[in-house]
Amino acid sequence: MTEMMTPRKHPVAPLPEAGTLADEIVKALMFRVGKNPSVATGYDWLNASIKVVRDRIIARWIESTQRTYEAGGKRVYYLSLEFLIGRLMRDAFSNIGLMEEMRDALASLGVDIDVIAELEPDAALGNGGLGRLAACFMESMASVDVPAHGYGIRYVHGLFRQEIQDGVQVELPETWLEHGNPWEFERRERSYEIGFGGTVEATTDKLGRVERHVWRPSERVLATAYDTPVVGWRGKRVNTLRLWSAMPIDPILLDAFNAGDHIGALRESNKAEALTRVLYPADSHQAGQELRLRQEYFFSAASLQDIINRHLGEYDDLRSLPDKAAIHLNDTHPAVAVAELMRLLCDVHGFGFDEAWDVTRRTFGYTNHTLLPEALESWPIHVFERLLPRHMQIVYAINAELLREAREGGLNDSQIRSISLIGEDGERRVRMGNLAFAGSHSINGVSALHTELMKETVFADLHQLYPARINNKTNGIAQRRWLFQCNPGLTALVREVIGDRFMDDIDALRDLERHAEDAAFRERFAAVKRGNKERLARLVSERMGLWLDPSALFDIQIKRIHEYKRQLLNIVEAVALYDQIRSHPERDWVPRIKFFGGKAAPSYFNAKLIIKLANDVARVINNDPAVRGLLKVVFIPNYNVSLAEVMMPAADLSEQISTAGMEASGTGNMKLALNGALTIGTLDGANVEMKDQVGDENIVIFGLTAHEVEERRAEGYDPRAFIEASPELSQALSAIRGGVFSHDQPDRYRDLIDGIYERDWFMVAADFDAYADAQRRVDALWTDPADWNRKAILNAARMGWFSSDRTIRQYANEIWDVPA
Ligand code: 26W
Repeated sequence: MTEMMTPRKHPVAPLPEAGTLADEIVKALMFRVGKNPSVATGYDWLNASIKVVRDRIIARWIESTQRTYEAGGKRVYYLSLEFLIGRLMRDAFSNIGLMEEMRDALASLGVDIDVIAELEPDAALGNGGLGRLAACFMESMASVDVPAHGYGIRYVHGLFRQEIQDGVQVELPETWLEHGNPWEFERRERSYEIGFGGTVEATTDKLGRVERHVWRPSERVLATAYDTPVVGWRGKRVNTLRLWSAMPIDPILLDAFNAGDHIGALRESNKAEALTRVLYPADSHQAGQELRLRQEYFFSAASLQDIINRHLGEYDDLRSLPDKAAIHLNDTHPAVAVAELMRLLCDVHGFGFDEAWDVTRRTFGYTNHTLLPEALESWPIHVFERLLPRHMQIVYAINAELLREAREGGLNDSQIRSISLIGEDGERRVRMGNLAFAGSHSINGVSALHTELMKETVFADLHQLYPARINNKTNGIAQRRWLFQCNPGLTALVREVIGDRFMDDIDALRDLERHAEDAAFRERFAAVKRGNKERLARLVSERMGLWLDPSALFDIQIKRIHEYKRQLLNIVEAVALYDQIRSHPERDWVPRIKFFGGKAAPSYFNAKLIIKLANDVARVINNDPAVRGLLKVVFIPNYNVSLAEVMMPAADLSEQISTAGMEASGTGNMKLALNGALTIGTLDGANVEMKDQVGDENIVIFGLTAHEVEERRAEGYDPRAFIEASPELSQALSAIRGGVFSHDQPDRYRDLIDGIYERDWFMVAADFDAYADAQRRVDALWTDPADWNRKAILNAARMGWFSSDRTIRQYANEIWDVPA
């Protein structure tokens, strides 16, 4: 091995002696937090500890920035409206290599690091998979040494806090900044003006030809940067997450103030601050409000000004932008950046259209995260034009060029209608997916299946026109957070038996495979799992007052609540099983606990009803003595990153049961398997590739394939036929429909269940029997613990490929053209 390839075995931060670190914490507490140790609260200790470690991170941050600058290297800019980070302390402390030293130093001061760690709020600046992926990517880019900046919005309120009151989801505001944010740096000097509305003027030359367009916005706000350092594994590199906050240009309108209108004087201020106040809580369906489009433009425009500013600080002109900057669009949310870069190049920097279009296309890449039609963003022309009049002109100009290429490329009229940036069916709308596609040299899906379906469906015609652009980058997860930190027991066990190499090269996790045959190892693996299940049982007992038996099979479905994810299939199966247990008490039932966690979009009626149903079913089953504790249902409120960190390691069974073709990838599926859960799932998203990795015998697959779902729908699917053919399903559906679980309101679930009889878009009925059979196969496996544990170990051992380090290396080599 060459010197450069040798993994660094020691933390790179200079290690102060234990005594000095404790001194430093006390000093930080006194001089930076302003507290005497004798009166310091947990938050004060947390704050002081973060400040001490942050100092060391800053040293490496400056060094990383300098290194990229001196090398003249290309930088990656990851534009995302969501970064679902969760807590940062453990991640940063352990990546910089100071976790154990800080633990000891704090202990010497009488402070338990695990107690203060629990006080750190989750940064929940995202809804679900897409936002969490952005957070894993930020960590991996720093870990594999890719110079990168994440750009997003510093929402004052992240994703809402979920309470379950009487079985119903109640949304409460999330207040992560309540105690301040010790990680961030406010950069007042990094402020840019962002305009909205107004008019466009065209200046002409002597011959009356248009020279330049000048946009005169009627409203302007200031975007101010807040930077958070992102530390890679072993402190290799520290990158920047730059989040924008909106501020008024005139905090107080003096005329109004002097005229005595003190409230009116704050109008601008209130309006600006509203822009970045709250994250839209809808994933997978478009929020049509104008404020959302404002958020999208606000952060895209601020980020582009910043990127251009940095480029022109180092290079003479913007023609070299594509060689020095790869700008990535995380879904279509920042797609307006395509038009904004065109505007900046043409109107501000004097480029002609063709040259600007060439630079733009070579700079952008775009990832699509969903095929659901209701999630594809588009904006009514009149809204887009009123808010962004110059961008509207540019979209038309791009469209003219696109349609010209399409005609030359031989596309027919219907294909041309489908690729147009302007949708003409009904109200005319700007299609953000087509804009992102047209403006990018690379368009990727997030699993092999999803990418193929992209080519066949939403982007079929654009794919025919530009066959080289669509490529696949299967999602991944950051093993530092999703194994090392969340599962210290398993990590320690693995280190003991295969050594530390897997901590720097995750492919080495495969070395664990051979221990799957070792009965003594299996026992130890099972003991770790047992400990993690006890930890989850404790959490449930503290939060919900419910006692759970850790020796039962922990069956876990955790993700956003959505009909396509089919929590309903899982609940209906629970009801069918409940009925079976009551009817056949003599059989040897496997004790099982079905856990659910997840939030519903506040406006998504059926998703909220499904939460209520899970809670209703839980109440009845958990309190029925005839069940003798053989089956329990638990809906844990407020699923978030921190709760995920407790649930992932505690799962025996991972539910990945979406209607095939609808889940783009899934990433929770990877986290659960990495922590030694077996998957029960459909051939959807990344489940397909997980099956290839772990082997058919180590995963439980059931149900229709994506193409079968398509065929069924095309030939006219009749759910009633399936319901009538399945006594278990009919029984369960009638019980729910008839009010067995809702005596207080017997018709509560009538419409929901009628939806299955009449339409069943998500094919619950078609897949039910296959699913119930698969669950009985799971029961059979469970009765042979040696075999179960063998399979669980093989799942963990074979998940290395799903590291986001691998994903990021593929993006770096195949899309961004940066070394990794
Ligand atoms: C415009 C409203 C909106 C908001 C968010 C539409 C769509 C979204 C996201 C694309 C939803 C999302 O999070 N998609 C998930 O992305 C993950 C990361 O790629 C995948 O693993 C999940 O399968 C996909 O549902």
